[in-house]
Order: sequence, then C-alpha cells, then structure tokens
Amino acid sequence: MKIHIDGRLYDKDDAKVSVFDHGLLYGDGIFEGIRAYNGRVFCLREHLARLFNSAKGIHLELPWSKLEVETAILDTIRANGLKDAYIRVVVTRGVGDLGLDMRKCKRASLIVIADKIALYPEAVYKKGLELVTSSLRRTSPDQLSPSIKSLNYLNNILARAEATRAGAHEAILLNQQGHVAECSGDNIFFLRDGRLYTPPVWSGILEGVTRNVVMTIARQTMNLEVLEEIFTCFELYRAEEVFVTGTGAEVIGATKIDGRVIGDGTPGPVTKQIIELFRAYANKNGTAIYQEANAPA
Ligand code: PXG
Repeated sequence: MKIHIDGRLYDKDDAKVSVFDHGLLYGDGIFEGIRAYNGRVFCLREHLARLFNSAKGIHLELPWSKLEVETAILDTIRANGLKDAYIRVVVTRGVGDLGLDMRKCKRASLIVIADKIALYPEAVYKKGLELVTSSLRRTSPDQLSPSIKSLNYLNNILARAEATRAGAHEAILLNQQGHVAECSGDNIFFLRDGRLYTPPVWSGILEGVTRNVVMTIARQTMNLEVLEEIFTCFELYRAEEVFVTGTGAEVIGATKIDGRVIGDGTPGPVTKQIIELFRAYANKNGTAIYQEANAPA
C-alpha cells in the first residue's frame, strides 16, 4: 500500500508523522472519508468543499489549492491500483512545540490513505441495524462545531463503544437540548405518513455528503417530501421506517432502537428503494480516476 504524505508516496511501514505534530498531540486537524465506486470518486467536490470549510473553522490555513488536494487524492488511488476504495484525507496542524500555540506550527500536513473498503456484511443491509441512544451528547455548535469534521472524535468513539457494549451496531447522539442529532458516524432519517424527516444542520450535526445526496434522490427521483426538523427519540420509535446514511454505511435501515422494534422489524420499502437508487447513482457519478485505457481490470 502506498500512502501520500506532503507530496510524496510512502510504503505503509514508512508512512509516519512526527510526535510533535499537533494532530497527534491535540487532535488539532481535520479529515474526510471519501469513497470511490467503479473507478470514480464519489462527490469529490463536496468532500473538498467540506474539508476547506472545516479548515477555515479551525483557523487552519491550507497551503494547497483544492485542485492540488484533488490531484493528491487521485494520484494516491492510482498508485494503489484501486477502482473501489475508501479514501481518508487527513490534514493536521503540522509540527509544533508542546504548547497549544498554533503559530508554532509552520505548515499543515496532508495525508491521503486509499484502501479497500471494509463494508458492513450484506446481511446487515437485509436485516437492518440495531441502534441505542448514547448517554453522551453531541458537542454543541457553541463548542467545537459538529459541522467541522475535526480530528477530535473521542466523543463519537465513546458513544459507539456504548453501543458495542450494549450489543448494538450504532449509537444515536442527542444534541444538548435532547433532540436527536445523528449517529456516531452517520446521519439519521425517519419516515412517517410518506414524508422523510431528518434533523437540520443548525441543530448540531455533521452535514453529511450522503445525507445531501439521499435528500436529493428522495425529492427528485421519488417525489417524497423531505423535512429538516428537530425531533425526539420517541418519533423514531413510532416511525414507519428509520435509516442512517454515511460514506461507509451508504444507506442502511435501522430496525431496532433502544429495544423498540421499528415498523415490522425489517428494512421498509422506502428504505430499500433508497438503498437501490443510491447505489445506482453512486456507481454512475463521480470524478474519473483513470482514463479508460489505463484503468485496472
Ligand atoms: N455524522 C458524523 C458524525 C460523521 O462522522 C457522517 C455523519 C456521515 O457523513 P458523510 O459525509 O460520510 O455522508 C459522518 C461521517 C467510518 C467513519 O469509518 C465514518 C465517518 C467518519 C469517520 C469514520 O465509518 N462518517
């Protein structure tokens, strides 16, 4: 495996960062998780836009243009001969001293990892996920904004660990007001009376790229009304269908939440249709990685 760090490709064992990097010392940095399907990078522009907005949010000046980051991403995928991939882009504050002062970090570092994707087993798409509400709240927008995809994921990791210990797949995090925000690494939707509901960005969530694509598919292809509204867990319990969206998960039904069976306990017809439409869309759209002649088999 070849890994990109600051303009050079390294073998996996040689891909290293300094112990003085503030990304390591303080979680001072940002990231993106991106997927490539069938030789195309999915929603690359949207991920780059979010990366640059996250950078702005943490006062991190990026010494590269969007095109340069895009080139680094595409080069790394090509160097690994991948057509389907999970791509992790990490930008750290760079090397500084042991203090908090970001001015000591003279240059941000760019890391790109392109790997095969570790998918949820197909059985999970058929059966649906079990979710539990975490005791931890999503960081509120007046703290570290949840719309910034920062390297501080400990809150989400601890929430996910609660789910794991409860024998569930994913954790739901509420916002500081007790409304449903999102899962530890996915956005959440529910269906009632033919309408889809999902929490608004301002209520304290990451504005998921998959979320936005699913909202467009639901509105434009399925003619569904999609409402961004705040709601509580009870609305999920009594929903007809619930599903989560994310780059890793794509779209997966949630069939049990806090011990309550959702709908008839299997992913519903709308969820199944969105899964199919999303997969078809993801397989056709995106930034081409290879010219036809150079594509790996
Ligand atoms: N909410 C949070 C908190 C996330 O971290 C999403 C929603 C979904 O956003 P996208 O843009 O992917 O539709 C995320 C992103 C993983 C993994 O390995 C997933 C994320 C972050 C880190 C790791 O599954 N999800």
